[in-house]
Amino acid sequence: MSSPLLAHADLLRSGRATFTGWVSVASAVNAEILAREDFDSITLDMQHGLHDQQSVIDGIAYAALAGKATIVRIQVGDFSFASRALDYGAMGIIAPMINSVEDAKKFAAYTKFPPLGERSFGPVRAATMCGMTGGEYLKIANRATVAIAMIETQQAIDALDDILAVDGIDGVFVGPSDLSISLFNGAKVDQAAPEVFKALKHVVARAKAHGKFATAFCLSGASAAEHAALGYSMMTTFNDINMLQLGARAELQLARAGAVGKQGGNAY
Ligand code: 3PY
Ligand code: MG
Repeated sequence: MSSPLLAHADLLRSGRATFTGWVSVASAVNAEILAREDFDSITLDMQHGLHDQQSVIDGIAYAALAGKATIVRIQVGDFSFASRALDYGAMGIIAPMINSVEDAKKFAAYTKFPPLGERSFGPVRAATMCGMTGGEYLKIANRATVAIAMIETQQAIDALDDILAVDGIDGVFVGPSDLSISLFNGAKVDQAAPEVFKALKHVVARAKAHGKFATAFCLSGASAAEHAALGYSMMTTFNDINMLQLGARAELQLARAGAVGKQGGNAY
């Protein structure tokens, strides 16, 4: 039985704008809640988010039950966990701070089976989640799972073409916070700076020139729409903590304002 999860990688390659529900809280339920919304995928963040191994295992399964593919952002340099997350059924890995062609090659080695890489075989959970035998999974895994390298420093921008040229790197993910800190040499974090926008345009142009896709962390839905217009393939609308805050603030504001008779946003 084929799984809808298998279509996700080619959806990213198609260049259509997609939106990923970014889960920072170590909660499989949060992953499931966002998976049941109109997001195209779910991303679990182990770098700055609160996830641990168990919440990643559970979050991938809960999102899959809601029909959505999961991407896992690993911690800096934690490539062995990239292999594990793929074995747990993740359909993509985002690796932070890929600053050189050496970083990119190492990342690809852990996420792709031969001949592209050296991923060790043992998709005990991933194959069943995809409705396949291990042998069947081996045949599709290099294409159906994506290795996404984070571009978030001046060094990475300088090495961008070499990173994109690595077989096994499917696409790139721009981290605007670290990128701005790097571009301003630590003086400030400014995701909306014109210098960051210029870099965003450069990254998507170079990715397309290499036949690869560009994705990015966005801090709002409006920003995600702007990135889509630039040709980006996957955007966040910030994260679950932020969305919880925004929803809570909006409803509390109505309540505190005594908004009697106003249409509320909730259907229960
Ligand atoms: C960045 O903006 O640096 C990120 O890594 C986004 O999570
Ligand atoms: Mg970052």
